[in-house]
Amino acid sequence: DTLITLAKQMPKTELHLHIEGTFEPEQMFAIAQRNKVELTYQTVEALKAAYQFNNLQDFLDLYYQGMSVLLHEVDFYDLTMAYLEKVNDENVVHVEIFFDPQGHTERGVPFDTQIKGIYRALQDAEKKWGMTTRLIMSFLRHLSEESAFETLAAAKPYLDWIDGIGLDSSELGHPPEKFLRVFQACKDLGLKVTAHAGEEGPPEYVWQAIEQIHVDRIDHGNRALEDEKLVETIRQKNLTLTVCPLSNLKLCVVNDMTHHPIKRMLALGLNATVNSDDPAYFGGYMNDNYSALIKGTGINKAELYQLAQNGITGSWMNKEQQQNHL
Ligand code: ES4
Ligand code: ZN
Repeated sequence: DTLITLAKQMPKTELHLHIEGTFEPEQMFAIAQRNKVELTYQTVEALKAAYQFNNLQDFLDLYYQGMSVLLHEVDFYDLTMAYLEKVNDENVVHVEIFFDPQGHTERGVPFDTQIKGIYRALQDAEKKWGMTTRLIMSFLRHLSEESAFETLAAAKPYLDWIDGIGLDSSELGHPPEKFLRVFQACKDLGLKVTAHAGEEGPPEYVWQAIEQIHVDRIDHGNRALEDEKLVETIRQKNLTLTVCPLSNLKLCVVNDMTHHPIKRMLALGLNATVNSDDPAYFGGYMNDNYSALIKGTGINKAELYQLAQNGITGSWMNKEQQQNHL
């Protein structure tokens, strides 16, 4: 269909992408083998068969298992470069990627090993293709605020490479306010901040992200739609929502793509964007997310363009860079 062709061809941005969530089973097994580590699953097929999730936690359990084979700088480079090559072929021109340092430091992989590999791949993509990139360090919310502070301390020598801070992992039971002080410290360092909120968590967590963390953006935000006053606040503050359609489907945030609220978000005047979250686990990269929305929700051409434009204006590019893409 012509809208799907259009979506494939148009220049796109990705604002919500966990680099560890791009770990394809084939590459996972290859790196496991060269690092001489064992995976719980014996074959690519057995692993893929396990990708059926009832909720966020089901997915996170496999996500942390998968990343455990990443040991050396070259592993982080190869992972990141494989992702960048894929999305470059999909006409993605700008990416803002999350990494989860605590998912690696907790297993003894130093912070600098991780960031050096990831950052070198980002630099290579900028040089090779003129892609523009941002790096977002994300705190794991199931861990303590103290652990987040330790992570921030480890990041201090690399702040020139880090554009923003995120908050991810198990949402329920770990409200944004748990990380109030560490996010204030990040803001004081001039970093942008965003937080996963309202994916599984209640509207109250989105309120906290806005009023206590003072986020520059909201990751997911689906459940904000349950609270009219919250919707009004998000619109007034002109905050961008990084929506992830296939993720929402696989994690049962929506039970069917025909029920996805993206059209409603746009109709309410919210700056919704399309993103892939953890594409290796959720069944598709940028173009697949757009295709799924087009097929499932029947978004029209104007809505398609609005989503792509929101991805530019909601990015952390400077105004001049944004203008060059509009
Ligand atoms: C995540 Cl979809 C999602 N939600 C929360 N935390 C995450 N980490 C990686 N993907
Ligand atoms: Zn996410």
